[in-house]
Amino acid sequence: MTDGNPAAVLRVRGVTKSFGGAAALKDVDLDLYPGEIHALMGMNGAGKSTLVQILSGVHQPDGGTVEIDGHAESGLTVRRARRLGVASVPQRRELAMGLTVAENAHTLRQLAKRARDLDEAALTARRAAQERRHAAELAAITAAEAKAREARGVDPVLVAATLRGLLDGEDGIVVDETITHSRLVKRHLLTDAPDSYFYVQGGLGQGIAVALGVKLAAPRRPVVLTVGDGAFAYNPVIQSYDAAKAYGLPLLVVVFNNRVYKSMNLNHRRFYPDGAAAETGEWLGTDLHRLPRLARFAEPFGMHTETVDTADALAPALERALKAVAEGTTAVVDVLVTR
Ligand SMILES: Cc1ncc(C[n+]2csc(CCOP(=O)(O)OP(=O)(O)O)c2C)c(N)n1
Ligand SMILES: [Mg+2]
Repeated sequence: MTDGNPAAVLRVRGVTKSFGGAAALKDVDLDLYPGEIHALMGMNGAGKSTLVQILSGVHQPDGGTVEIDGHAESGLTVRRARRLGVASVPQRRELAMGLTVAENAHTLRQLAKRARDLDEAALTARRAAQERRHAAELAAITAAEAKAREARGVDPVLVAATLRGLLDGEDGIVVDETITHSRLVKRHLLTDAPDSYFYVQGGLGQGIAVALGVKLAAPRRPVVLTVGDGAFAYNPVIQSYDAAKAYGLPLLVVVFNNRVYKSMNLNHRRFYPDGAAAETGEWLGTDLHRLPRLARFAEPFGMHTETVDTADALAPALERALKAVAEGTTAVVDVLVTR
């Protein structure tokens, strides 16, 4: 602020970026000041998206500097950019792909009309109600975590909450293949950055492969697979570990190990409350407590392994495991959860 003007909220100097030898941006300068609205225009291939992706932390520039609010930002991540107030809404041309040009124009006119006709009072009330619900949900999450910390052994809520803490600011991606824990994993991870959480849909046993694919697509981001003990056993573990090594795709695998196909067991109880299993206590086909320690299967691959059965051991084990992953070694943390 040497010339009496307000400070630039965004200052770009000499930014360059190439993809596979093709220059997308060469020596770009840009200053944005508070309250301004700009259109960034250019032909196809001019580098508009690349610049926006650099500003929102998706790509790193090859050279040059980006300053946000007067601070130089090197190694900007999507999460950090969002925290600093830079976010992008990508174009989704495919949304209206099935419509003709006239239908698209009609839809746009309808939307513009609805935007003009918005009832401000109703909008404010709806937003306030939503904020109250959000605050209540956050309070419930905090309470559940306090309770999990008090509980004996390792409550699964603690695993998700600890992961959230360790991944904070790391731009991590969680691939989730838990079943009875899936709701709490999603709830306590509290991810809101784009592409930071994927639930593995469909048949059990694809989680490690999906996580490897995610790591292949985002090699600089830590990728964590959360998986039940049963789902772990459905995965082609040996082949996947070999692929992780062969293709340099280190993962953190966190097993929510309750020693049971809990979901099967619950269904069994629900459908046959007075059946032979309930009578004898023999829950055939759902018991997994005889399995060897799951982390051991990673040992022949020279991977980092941890087995955790106390709350105190959890955070240090996950921290060591994430460090191993950052150094290029897949880590498997088998957490013996209480439920
Ligand atoms: C290919 C395939 N076979 C069987 C199932 C049925 N199934 C759904 S959940 C589940 C058990 C999962 O056990 P675990 O991963 O330990 O999770 P928990 O139920 O203990 O939370 C099974 C076998 C499935 N979804 N896909
Ligand atoms: Mg289980």
